[in-house]
Amino acid sequence: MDKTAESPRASALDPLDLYGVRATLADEERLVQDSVARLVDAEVLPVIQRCFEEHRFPQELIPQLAALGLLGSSIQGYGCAGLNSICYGLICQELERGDSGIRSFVSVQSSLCMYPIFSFGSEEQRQKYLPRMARGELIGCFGLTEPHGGSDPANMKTHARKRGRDWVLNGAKMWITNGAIADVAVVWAMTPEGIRGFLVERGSPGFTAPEIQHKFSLRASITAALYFDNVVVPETQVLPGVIGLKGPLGCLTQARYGISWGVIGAAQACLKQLLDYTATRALFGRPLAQNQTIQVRLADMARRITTAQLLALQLGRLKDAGALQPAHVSLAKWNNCRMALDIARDCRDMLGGAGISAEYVPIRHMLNLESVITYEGTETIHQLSIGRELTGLNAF
Ligand code: TGC
Ligand code: FAD
Repeated sequence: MDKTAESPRASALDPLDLYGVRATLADEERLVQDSVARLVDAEVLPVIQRCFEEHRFPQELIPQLAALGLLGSSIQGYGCAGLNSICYGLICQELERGDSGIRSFVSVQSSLCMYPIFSFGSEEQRQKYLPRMARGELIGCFGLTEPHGGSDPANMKTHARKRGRDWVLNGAKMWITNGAIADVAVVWAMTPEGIRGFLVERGSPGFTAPEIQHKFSLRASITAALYFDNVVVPETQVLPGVIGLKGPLGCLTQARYGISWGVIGAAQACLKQLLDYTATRALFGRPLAQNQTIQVRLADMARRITTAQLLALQLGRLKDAGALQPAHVSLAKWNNCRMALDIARDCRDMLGGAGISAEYVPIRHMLNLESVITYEGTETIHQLSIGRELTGLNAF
């Protein structure tokens, strides 16, 4: 029998959800996923390629993200949606299907700014910031990384000293998402008591936040440096609820959780485009998809996306059960970012020359994922964290 160029048989399975994860979701979870998916299809996908090319964050989308309840979505009260962790994961997944920069914006606002204000802030601080942040009227950023080395935040040079009833802040932060547009920066600084969190408002004398230019990654996201030159911060702007590195690391656990889901969306977007492309591009008298090595590569992508989905789902169940440990999150962040980056790179290759064009999504996702695998703890940092958990020995 001639096996060349045969018509494809329809599959009963969803190629982007082979194990039917969606079918296991609660109605509310599916509803949240669908409404974010609609927003991404209608508002993000039509503009994102151009934003990436122009190195521009589509700030005009903020009101729509807020209107859907996507800012601080896990927080109860203060005008926030109070959704469960699976919903937060699905929000990140759908947003990152559009672009990692949009998911980054929501991660930083929700997990790195609203979460610490909610968890470690005074009631006055919560009332002052959270409702307006949920409505997208105030934008936040999170300053932990410093120019001399982000992987080891315990070696923090930015410091604050008490002067009367105020604090005086000096130092620098580097690679700060949303930094140049933020109304309030959650800044971690060394004090005589240990590392503390400071809420520094835009326009404070001595505080500047220049945008970092020339990025080849996350071009549809704003990244800035933060400089503090004798910035006076009133005691009322210090987070009273935490002292020590466990404050910022606790925030990172929330954001890394969201990233573990988010990158699945980026990988799905790449695989979806490749399934279409390889089905219609004919070489040597048959569709590209009818070659064994192409099918092996596509199957491997589906295998890796499926394992990442199941991992993220269990991570969410652990989180909602209050059983989440930092090592669980490190494993998922490492596995899922590596999965997504490898898939984006392989999809880029299978597109041939077209793969270098921004008119196809893999190269944009690939370039973005180079940041995603680096920020919130590099791959090595997460591997060493798991190694420490397994052996009880600290190799940092
Ligand atoms: P270590 O001794 O392990 O811990 C110090 C204290 O913190 C506690 N802790 C955690 N708490 C909550 N969640 C976690 N994940 C935690 N990990 C540790 C720990 O129990 C301890 O508490 P206590 O009470 O005993 O004091 O600290 P270490 O100095 O050995 O560092 C460990 C290491 C290397 C894992 C940590 O420094 C690290 O994670 N480094 C990577 C830094 C990082 O991820 N930076 C990210 C910056 S923010 C960012 O990238 C945002 S991008 C956002 C976007 O655009 O989406
Ligand atoms: P370094 O810490 O200097 O690491 C350099 C290399 O050394 C890495 O490969 C690392 O894995 C390796 N390494 C480090 N330690 C070890 C070791 N013990 N053994 C072996 N190898 C090791 N930070 C914020 O605080 N807020 C933000 O909003 C934010 N947004 C970001 C947005 C973007 C686009 C990017 C790129 C970064 C962002 N970051 C942010 C910073 C990010 O978290 C850091 O880049 C990251 O933590 C790594 O720090 P570093 O760049 O200083 O690299």
